[in-house]
Amino acid sequence: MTNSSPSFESASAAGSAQIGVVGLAVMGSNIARNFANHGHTVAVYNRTTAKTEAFINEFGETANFVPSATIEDFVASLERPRRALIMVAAGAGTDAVINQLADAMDEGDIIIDGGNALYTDTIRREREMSERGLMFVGAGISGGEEGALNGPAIMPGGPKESYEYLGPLLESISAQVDGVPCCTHIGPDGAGHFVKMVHNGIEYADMQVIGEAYHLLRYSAGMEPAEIAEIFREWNQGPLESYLIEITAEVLAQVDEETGKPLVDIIVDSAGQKGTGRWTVKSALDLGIPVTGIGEAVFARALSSAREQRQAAHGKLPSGSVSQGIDPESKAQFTEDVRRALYASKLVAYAQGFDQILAGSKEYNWNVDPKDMATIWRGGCIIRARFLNRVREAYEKNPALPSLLLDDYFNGELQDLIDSWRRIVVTATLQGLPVPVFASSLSYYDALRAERLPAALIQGQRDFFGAHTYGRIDREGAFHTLWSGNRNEVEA
Ligand code: NBP
Repeated sequence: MTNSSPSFESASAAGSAQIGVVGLAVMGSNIARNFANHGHTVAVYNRTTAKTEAFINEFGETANFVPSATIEDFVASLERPRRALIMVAAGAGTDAVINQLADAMDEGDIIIDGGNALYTDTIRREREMSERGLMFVGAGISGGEEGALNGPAIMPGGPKESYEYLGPLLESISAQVDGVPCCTHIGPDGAGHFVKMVHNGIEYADMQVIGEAYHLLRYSAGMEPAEIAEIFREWNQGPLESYLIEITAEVLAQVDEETGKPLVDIIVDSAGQKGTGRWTVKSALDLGIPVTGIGEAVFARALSSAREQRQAAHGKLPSGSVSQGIDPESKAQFTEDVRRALYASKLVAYAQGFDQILAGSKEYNWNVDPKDMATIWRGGCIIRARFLNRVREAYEKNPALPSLLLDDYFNGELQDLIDSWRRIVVTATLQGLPVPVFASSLSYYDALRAERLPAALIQGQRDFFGAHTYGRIDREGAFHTLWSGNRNEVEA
């Protein structure tokens, strides 16, 4: 198809579209339809024109779309200031589209990247575009294909001024919770993509703790997937209520048509990853923020995918004298303990994720408001959960909260959770069942509340082999012990 197609020509001459979408794969098509369903006229363009044609053939009758076969026609079809949302595979494709758009656009126009870009790329792109007089907005979009169509959570960064032109449009298509849109301006340049990255990292941890809970109910309590599905349905009535708990029940209840077995037993136990979890951990390492829950979740996926290594180890590495599964009469207590361990570990993962957002915000001067993040994650996105209302309240009450765990409400919850959490980590360890996030989160928690840490000894070791010096608890200054000499202490 060429742009001589009658519907392409007449419409693109009009310059009438409030927003344009570049990239009509699953996310772009659904977002374009979402805009159109909210009464906006939407310009659409895809590198391979056949895809634009297929899109118009399928949805052209139902709403106001303005298709183009060239990027120049696409840009010409937009109202000023022009707003073009890029929904293509992150990386080189995004840079190619940005440059094509920038060549065809005029000063004051807005390019929005809705893909999963690395926030440092977004910072670079924003700088390059602002030098060309254009506004560039990196917008994190969460909710998968269903969210894109029916209301995602949207995390736009970029210049504040851009939100004047974009806010009403984006808020109209985002999810809404209690009448509040799940979209807000996050902060300058890469802030939106950074926050979306950490959101995805938290998602990794949230999924892993659910996985660990399932694993214990299955292999310690000996329950069948259908029974566990019911337990997750029950848990979804309480403080754990969330999209991820809800879909976990659905997955566990699913029976494989071919074999009649639970589908979860047929699925290969190697979890994939596209990179945002890994990016979160890399960034946390640079910022010096211990996101242990997210880190363990990313590593757990990596280990699950090391199938050959796991096969070599299975049956070969000694288990030691592990205890058997729990007694049938303790099943109810055990199940409740698992629920509490899941809840506590999830709390830690969120606390750590928010620490990272605040550290990133400080490092890059973004001024991100943590309360707003909790607000916009309540709907549309994969980690949407009842519990985010409490997170929002916590940061509303005290924007300078040193850790989410120190909020009065969560502190109170932890009083109720802690004993179960300890019991579960001990039980899992004694039975030889892996619970990397449950266990590391508990260690993080104990380290956070400890009066003294073994770091004092580490400072001593560092001073011994590298003269790195240490501080003293009783006076200011840096000190060094003459380890290979008379072992006197000198002030450095
Ligand atoms: P894909 O990530 O599969 O990308 C396919 C689209 O990119 C097609 O429209 C393709 O055009 C276009 N494209 C590529 Br590839 N290289 C291009 C280039 N050099 N120039 C122009 N167009 C190019 O699409 P998706 O799954 O819809 O995701 C879009 C974005 O949204 C990604 O960044 C993704 O990470 C992000 N995201 C996805 C989800 C999800 O659940 N899938 C959720 C949240 C965010 P073609 O048709 O000509 O090949």
